[in-house]
Amino acid sequence: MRRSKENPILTSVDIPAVRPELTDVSSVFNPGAIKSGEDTILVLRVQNRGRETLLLRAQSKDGIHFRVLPEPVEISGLERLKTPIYHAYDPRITVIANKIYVTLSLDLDIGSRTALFSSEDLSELNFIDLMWDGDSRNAVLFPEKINGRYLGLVRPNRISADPQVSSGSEIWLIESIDLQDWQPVKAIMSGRLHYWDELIGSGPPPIKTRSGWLHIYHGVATHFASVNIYQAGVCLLELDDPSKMKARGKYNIFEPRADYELVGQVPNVVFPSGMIVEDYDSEGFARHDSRVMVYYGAADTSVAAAETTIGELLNHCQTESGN
Ligand code: BMA
Repeated sequence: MRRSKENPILTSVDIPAVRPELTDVSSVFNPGAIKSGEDTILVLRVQNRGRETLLLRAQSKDGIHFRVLPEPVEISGLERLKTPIYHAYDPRITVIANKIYVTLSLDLDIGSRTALFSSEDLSELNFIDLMWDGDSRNAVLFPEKINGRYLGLVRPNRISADPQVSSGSEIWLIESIDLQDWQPVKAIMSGRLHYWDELIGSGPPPIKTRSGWLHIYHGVATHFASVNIYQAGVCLLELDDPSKMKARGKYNIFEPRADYELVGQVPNVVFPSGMIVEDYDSEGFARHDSRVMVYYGAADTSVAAAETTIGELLNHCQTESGN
């Protein structure tokens, strides 16, 4: 993964200070990404000086220079949960049959939940339902139905490293026939204790390739005294049955090294959450030599981009097989 020379591509100064809650914000990070015609659209997680969370859209012709739209994304339907929602964050965007879907993590009094939304043009997100019965984050959708079912990945939070925030070391495949009622299928991968990916969670939604579903995930090394290190890695799931892991890279493909990844609100974090694949073939498979742009949160402070290709990511998956 090659960092953009323009990194970080979005920082707090790029957020238009058009209203009190957007004035001199603290941070902008962990964006969802989608291609809309010629434009790349990001949905940004913005934290203001009250540590409130807002989602804002940003638009670009070249995928690097973005203009942030001043109107926050509206979220509707969450009143159905009948509980205060403190934060809605870390958007991941998927298009299925020309409809836009967005997953968000929600912070409630009882912990975190993963929620699915539909959207016309990303100006408003309409709540569909929760995706997991229990504490969870990092949900993503597959971009098509497989064997008649919608599929997703979710990371249940069953590890409490900190009394305030729980985390997890398994990614689960989930399925639904209507996008509303989600059922767990099975755990498809676990963290590797003592190594780079002890705790894990999905990054951007999986990409369809001729070799399988290519998936970037984040891994957290927790065995350092003062800090957790958030990195990124890749794995490959079977096309017809994504509950089967075909290959998983032994080494991370990306780790905090640049100043803006090492220093910030939460140091030592790269958190990939958006991914734009340039070329697909006529049957919808990402081409081997296609350029890929990965958008990630750096140190929970800014948005950065890194470039790679489908072929390079697939090669990385082969450094060790199994899960
Ligand atoms: C994770 C999530 C992300 C965040 C990361 C690093 O657990 O909460 O939103 O970017 O931690 O702080």
